[in-house]
Amino acid sequence: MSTQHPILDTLRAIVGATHVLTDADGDLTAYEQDWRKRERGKALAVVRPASTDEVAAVVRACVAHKVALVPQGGNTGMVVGSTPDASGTQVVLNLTRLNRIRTIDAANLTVTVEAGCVLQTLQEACAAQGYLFPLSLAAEGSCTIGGNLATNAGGTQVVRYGNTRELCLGLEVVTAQGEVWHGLTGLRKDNTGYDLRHLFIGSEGTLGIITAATLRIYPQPVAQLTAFAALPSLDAAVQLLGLAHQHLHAGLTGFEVMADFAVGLVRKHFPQQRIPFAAAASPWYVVLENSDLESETHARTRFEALMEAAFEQGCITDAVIAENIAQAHALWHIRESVPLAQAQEGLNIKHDISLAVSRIPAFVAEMDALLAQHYPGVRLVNYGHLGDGNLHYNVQAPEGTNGEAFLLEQEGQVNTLVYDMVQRYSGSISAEHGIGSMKRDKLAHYKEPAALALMRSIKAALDPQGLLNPGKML
Ligand code: FAD
Ligand code: 2HG
Ligand code: ZN
Repeated sequence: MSTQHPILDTLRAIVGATHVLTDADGDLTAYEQDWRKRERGKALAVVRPASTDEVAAVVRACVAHKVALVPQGGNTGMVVGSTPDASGTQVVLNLTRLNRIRTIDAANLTVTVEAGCVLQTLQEACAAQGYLFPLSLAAEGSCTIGGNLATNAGGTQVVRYGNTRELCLGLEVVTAQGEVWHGLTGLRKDNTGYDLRHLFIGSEGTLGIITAATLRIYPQPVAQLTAFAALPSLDAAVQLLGLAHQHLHAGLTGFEVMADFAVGLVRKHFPQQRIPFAAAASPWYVVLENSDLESETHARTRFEALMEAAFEQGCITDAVIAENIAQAHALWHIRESVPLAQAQEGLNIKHDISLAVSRIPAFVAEMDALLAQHYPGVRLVNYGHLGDGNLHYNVQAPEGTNGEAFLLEQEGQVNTLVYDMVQRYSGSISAEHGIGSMKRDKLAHYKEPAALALMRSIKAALDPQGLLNPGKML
């Protein structure tokens, strides 16, 4: 049926026949299934435009035919936001051909880049010109700038540079009507009414299609020091974070925590990686990074003072400091491998939660105890961006039990236990991954009614026909 839909010829005329994919063109799994393999949808077609004008024309065609659109970048999202539902009626608008870096404006410290550019490609292009584009996450080899903006991605450098939102100075967006909003100003100050950019950032493809962005870039640090430290408790990690802020100031560019069990999964599934500590050597580990704009000596003096204070106060029991860039990468690689190791271990129930840093140890103690009481032997894969108060508090079935069955039978109740506690601690049920279709009912339950009503009004105003990513977020 899908190959005969009247919109297909129009779409082929806009982007070229080879860039409109249907079942007849082969396996569409990469576009129809989410990264975590939680859901498999079915697309009417996958359309791959290569310019903003083509995107606008595709949107206008969809409006004319009342066909819904699912914007898609690298399809690495964690909440089933970039894949179609099972109806076979939605068009996947894949933006990966719209991937040029348009300009680097050195004096303005900005880069203007198209939405489908892969994050790592942008990082490398900026580095080649002596600049840092600081957004960094383990999916950087395949996630795109458009996806990063649409989810307001976080990652491992937020403690210094902020979320993707903080990095964005301007956007180009195709509206739900197929018009283009040219908002690539690159201005740091612009108080001419509502800041539209912030509506689209984090909107997960429900309000408009981001086609390009003007983003902040930074001078590259001249020295970087990375440590992998063993800690006696989560309280000690919070104490270490305080010390790191005091000693490093803006030089603190990364502060990631991992429970021993999370590190153990990397040891188990990626045995080729060299992990500085033996299994169960310590209950918690932190990867921390100091970036310095002055000199290697300046960086070392500060870092050594921090380490000394941390040992003295007992918040670190042991630490390895990278001697060179290769060693620093290897230490970071351990942290970045946790989600991949966890995926190898089997299906798990993810909670990407945000809490005040000061309340994290109490939350974890109370939550761990409650889950252990309800599910004896349950394995908690706890790690995340402690510097930002963001934990990935993931729940894995007890050893030796069927992970799939645990997920099917217990996910609802586990989520309720965790999110109720998050609410009691005044936290958020999504720190950085967004809502997608996976957490839509949770958003409806936990978000304040007044906020939900405002969100629905914005959606109705910008996308009155409800054609942009229906079933996601709201
Ligand atoms: P997609 O998955 O394709 O899409 C995500 C959402 O954005 C969807 O709702 C989609 O409709 C919408 N969208 C995509 N492009 C556009 C566009 N141009 N215009 C409008 N809407 C659009 N996330 C973090 O925040 N921090 C992390 O540390 C992190 N680590 C990860 C590690 C791994 C191993 C993996 C697999 C994922 C990780 N993620 C992380 C999640 C994911 O990588 C990010 O959410 C990323 O920003 C998604 O980019 P993408 O291009 O893959 O977007
Ligand atoms: C990370 O920080 C990602 O590694 C993935 O946000 C988190 O898989 C997860 O739960
Ligand atoms: Zn994360």
